[in-house]
Amino acid sequence: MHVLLMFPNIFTPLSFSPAVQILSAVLKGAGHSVSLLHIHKNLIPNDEETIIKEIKKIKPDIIGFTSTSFEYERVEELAGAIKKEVKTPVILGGIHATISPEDFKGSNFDCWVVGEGEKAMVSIANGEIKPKGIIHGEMEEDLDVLPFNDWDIMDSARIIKSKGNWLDIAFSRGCPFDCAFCANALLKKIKGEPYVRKRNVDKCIEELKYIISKFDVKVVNFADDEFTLNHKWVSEFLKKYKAEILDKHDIHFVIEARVDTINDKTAKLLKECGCLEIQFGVETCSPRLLKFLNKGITNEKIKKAFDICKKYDINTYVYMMIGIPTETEKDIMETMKFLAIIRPRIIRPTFLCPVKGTQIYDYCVEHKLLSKNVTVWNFESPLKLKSIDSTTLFRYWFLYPWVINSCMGYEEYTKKVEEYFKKDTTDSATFDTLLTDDEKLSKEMRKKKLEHYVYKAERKKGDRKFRFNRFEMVKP
Ligand code: B12
Repeated sequence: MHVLLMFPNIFTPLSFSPAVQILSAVLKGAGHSVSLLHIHKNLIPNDEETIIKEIKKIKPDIIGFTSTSFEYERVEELAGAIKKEVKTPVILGGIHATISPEDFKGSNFDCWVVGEGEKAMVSIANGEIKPKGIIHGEMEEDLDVLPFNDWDIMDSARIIKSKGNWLDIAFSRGCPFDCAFCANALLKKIKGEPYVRKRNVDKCIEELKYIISKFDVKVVNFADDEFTLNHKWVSEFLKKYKAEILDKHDIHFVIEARVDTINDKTAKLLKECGCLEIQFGVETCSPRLLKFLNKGITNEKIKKAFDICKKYDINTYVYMMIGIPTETEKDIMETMKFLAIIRPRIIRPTFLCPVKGTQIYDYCVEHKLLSKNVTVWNFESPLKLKSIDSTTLFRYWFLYPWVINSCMGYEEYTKKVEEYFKKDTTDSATFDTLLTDDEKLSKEMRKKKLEHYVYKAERKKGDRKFRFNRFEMVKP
């Protein structure tokens, strides 16, 4: 059969879809042919006419969309438009189908695959299962029986280049923790055990060698939910990574980890084997909110991980949340003061965006906090909190790095924060002066050789939104 996969990469920067890559690999392995429509502004535009024209050219036997909840509305529209034009069965898989199967009824799709899709997709293509209704995909317990991802189905060279020659790859599935804002807690229930799986070290190294022989990779970004969970695996992997990748190709790497999985021994090994940076999901440094989010970490554990990274000269990057239900100004200031102590190299705060199927989502529904449709890359909170007014909340997000600088004791930033707290943040001119003022203040700080945070915002003049905002520590 000829299967056409559809990847709606419409809200996020050009990226890989690991789901498309693995489904394509297993389908090809089972003797089927596969095409992809990678819907992205620089590839296949998100317009019905072009998409249908492409489908008519490809003439697939099955069309399979992957979708998170964020693209789902658009994907549903596209499926409707396709069904009007061709008779091909259209199926949906991915996180949205998995956590919201109740939405299947009344949708434009013939079939939804809930859960992991390798076995179900091959059975459909083999004609063993009819693509009708809801199909529960059986999980692959042993990831090592799966082939390598299909790196040819997407324009991998272009994606890697667009990310500054960073390669995003994950060698595991699942995460055992139950953070209240993450879909993992629910996925664990849906998929059953063994939920957390890791691939064999030799196979991972082999796939990495294959990728770097084909593409211009300068840094590997391990996108595993929890890279340092299994210390035995990590130690075996890192030693082989050093011998085969770092020493031979001089390619370093970046990982994501929880603060409580980093100890002295692992950090030392990470550094020796080429780790440049650890990205931590810290979310908040308010002890009360850490408990509320069920993060299972404390400020002491956060501080310990940061001290270890400092000792081994590993860069730190933190993902923070703002606009957490029940969050008050006191919680925000507690967080800022703590960030002023641990001083991550990069700080990336985003508004909490509740995902269906999570404890936080249920809390928001129960307390009537949802104020608008939840969209990706929120530049404002999708919640109407009772604990803080929306304007004040927005201002803290907007002035994040300056508030931290002020917490470090720099009076010039304290004055600026006070000045900007009075400004109209709905006026795009405020954003322009903010960046100019930031440059001026930073210049002074550099002259005095003082550490401070600066804005790193990609933004066109007059545009109210900061894109992919993050704040960076300047160490003169
Ligand atoms: C890698 C990843 C990304 C990557 C790539 C995303 C992508 N579009 O593929 C990047 C960095 C771009 C990303 C971005 C974001 N992500 Co993300 N991401 C993940 C992560 C960590 C892993 C997903 C993955 O690749 N798994 C491995 C593959 C093989 O598994 P899979 O995708 O589940 O696919 C399997 C099945 O679902 C099924 N399947 C999938 N598609 C199809 C299609 C067909 C036809 C069939 C039959 C089967 C099928 O078969 C696959 C193989 O078994 C998940 C967390 C998780 N544990 O799932 C979050 C997750 C998907 N992301 C999430 C979020 C919130 C985001 C962001 C909004 C974050 C933000 N605030 O910016 C953005 C935007 C998402 C977007 N619009 O694409 C949420 C989504 C929740 C939801 N209900 O939609 C998740 C679940 C994490 C969470 N917080 O709970 N993300």
